[in-house]
Amino acid sequence: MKKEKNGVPDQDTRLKLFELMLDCRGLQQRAFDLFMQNMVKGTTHLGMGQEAVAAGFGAAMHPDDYTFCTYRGHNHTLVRGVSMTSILGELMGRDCGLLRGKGGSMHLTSVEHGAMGSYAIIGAHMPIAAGAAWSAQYRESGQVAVCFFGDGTTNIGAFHEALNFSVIWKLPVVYVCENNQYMEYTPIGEVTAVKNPAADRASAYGLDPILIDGNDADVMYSHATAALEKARRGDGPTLIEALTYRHGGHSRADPGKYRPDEEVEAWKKLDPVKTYRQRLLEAGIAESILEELESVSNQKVDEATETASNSPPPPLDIAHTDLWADGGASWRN
Ligand SMILES: Cc1ncc(C[n+]2csc(CCOP(=O)(O)OP(=O)(O)O)c2C)c(N)n1
Ligand SMILES: [Mg+2]
Repeated sequence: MKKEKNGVPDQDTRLKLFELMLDCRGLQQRAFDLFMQNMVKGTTHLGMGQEAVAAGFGAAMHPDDYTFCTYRGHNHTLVRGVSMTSILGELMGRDCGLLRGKGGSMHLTSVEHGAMGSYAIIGAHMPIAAGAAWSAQYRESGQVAVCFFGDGTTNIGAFHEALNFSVIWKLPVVYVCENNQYMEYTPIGEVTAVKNPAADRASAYGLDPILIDGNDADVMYSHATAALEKARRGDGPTLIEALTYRHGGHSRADPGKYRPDEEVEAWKKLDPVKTYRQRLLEAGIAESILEELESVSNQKVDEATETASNSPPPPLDIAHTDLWADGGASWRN
């Protein structure tokens, strides 16, 4: 079913995009607050400012499609339908956590939701996403693998290997580079041979250069839909470079002070959630509808925090369970 007209998503889809971004923002903000209260075990890498990328794909993907993401994976996991309680519980090392508190922020995974893992090794998940797409192609299942990664990842060998392999085999995979301008504390432009780290390299693999506004949920949705349809038609992979910005630092409590203040301010004016809210108002959607969505989202975050905080730590006897893979038998053909 076509959910957009002249490139503009229909109203239900737009409200869905807004709702997904609100949930992502609320969850990230709460994760940050809990981290500052020393309630989060281990580290966190937040995607505040990058919500439109995940929301655009989340609204366009089929429930059985696959997501592969990085340690900055809260948004991507949430938009696949994983509950806020299980994500916050995981961050806090609680029994109700997605992995019963044994994975933490960097490893959110829910095979049942098609969220096939958050990977801490830069680029490592790209060939794995190609493998999942190859499996879908072999099984003729119609599933597509979507793989999110950062700008810095384009300088890793696995990026190039995965792209070449995916094109050769015309795999149903979509590679999404979230260019947030920095790899850890280094501006991407200082360490990269081309201006646009993913788009400028697309032609090396026979792909179209796609450079888009990653802070615009409509644009993200429209490109997500096109890339997913292309993959499902059997026309092979797409590489998208989405320009965006992380509002905070790289991880933990990094204040990101190595970035010029003017740069941070300029990007905050392009906040994907605030600008989208304004666009919906201008499109004639009532303020009261948006306020209601905001209130429901805030309530979800509060309830998830409450439930997760009251969940006990995992019992000791699970310390030695789930350590060895079953060879993937539960989700392999
Ligand atoms: C193979 C490998 N090398 C180095 C690191 C250390 N490291 C962690 S995050 C990061 C930066 C990645 O930047 P980018 O791909 O732009 O993703 P972002 O953090 O901006 O989302 C690096 C170098 C790592 N995790 N894996
Ligand atoms: Mg980056």
